[in-house]
Amino acid sequence: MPDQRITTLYTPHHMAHAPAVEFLHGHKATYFEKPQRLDEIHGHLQQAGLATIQQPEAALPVEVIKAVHDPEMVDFLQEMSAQAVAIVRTDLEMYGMGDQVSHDPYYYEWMYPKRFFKGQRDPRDRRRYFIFDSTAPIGKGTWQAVYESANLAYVGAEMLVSGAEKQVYTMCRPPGHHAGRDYMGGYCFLNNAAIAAHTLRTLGKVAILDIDYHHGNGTQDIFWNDANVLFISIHADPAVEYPYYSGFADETGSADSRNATLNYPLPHGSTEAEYLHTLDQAVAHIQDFAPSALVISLGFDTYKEDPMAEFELDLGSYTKIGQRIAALGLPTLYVQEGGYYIPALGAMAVSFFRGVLNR
Ligand code: SP5
Ligand code: ZN
Repeated sequence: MPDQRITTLYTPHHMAHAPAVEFLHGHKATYFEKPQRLDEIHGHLQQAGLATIQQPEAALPVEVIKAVHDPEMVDFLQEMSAQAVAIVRTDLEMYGMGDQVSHDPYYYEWMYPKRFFKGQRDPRDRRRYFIFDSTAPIGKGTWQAVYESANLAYVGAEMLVSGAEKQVYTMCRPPGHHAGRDYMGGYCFLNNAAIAAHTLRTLGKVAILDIDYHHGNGTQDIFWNDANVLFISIHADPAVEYPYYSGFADETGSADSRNATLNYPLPHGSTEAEYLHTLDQAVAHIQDFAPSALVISLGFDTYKEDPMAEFELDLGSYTKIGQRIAALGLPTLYVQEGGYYIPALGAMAVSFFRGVLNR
């Protein structure tokens, strides 16, 4: 008897993080990682009767976040969020634009990354050290949204640990897989999937399958040396796609954890047939690894209409992907990552969970 509905965790606090713009090729563009993404998914799952949606209380201890991330980065993020309005106001006053900030609570402190120029860490450099690109601006609601997003992943993982649930979907926003132990970027601040995997380790070995269009560089880094956590990712070839520096096929883990990292870069234009062929290989590796639990970094930016991506999956593809993952029969946490074609995000989620639930 297949499960009728997927237990789904959601928080309205994600709306507290809503930057207006990002920069694309020297122009300002709308910030793609929008609150409306989750409204769309939430509405469609509910309408389809596929999900039991819960809003969990805050339960994630900051110590758990600091076991996965550099404690200094976590403090920095929290402090910057608390100070963002004051910092921006001071800066805008300097430009003679001090009156603007009081009219718009959604001002963000933009970082100037120097991640790849770092030598010794200088405490005065915090604002650049912890950031690797310009798409993770910190505003006054950012800490709350990010904490509550990570909380969903943590609470979902605990539901699997206790045995209360076999599969849980966490509607995380902001996403997390580009965030590493001590860096943020790519719309990501805290690594929700990594926090979940860390929590699931009490069950035994854990596999993370990342099916976002972009390589999960942050998750890979966090578990690079860990032979008990398999990180396996299918994504656009970093030779031609963000994040550009990570996700090549020869990245397979450290000497002590060889093949506990596996990367499947695919070319632009990859179709469903090519994608599913690769997914079957990934699934076989997960089976061989024999984990006690599975985390899916679930991106919907592999869709053919996604505005920043160039794969060719269609709506039906997601049912097939969901079926293959669920066939592993593992306790599984589905963690939302990217996906930016808002008009069809709900339909993608419905298609995916129809596959997962076999409905
Ligand atoms: C969580 C997530 O999906 N983050 C993605 C962040 C991507 N930011 C993007 C980049 C600009 C890429 N432009 C490349 C176009 C090649 N078709
Ligand atoms: Zn992505």
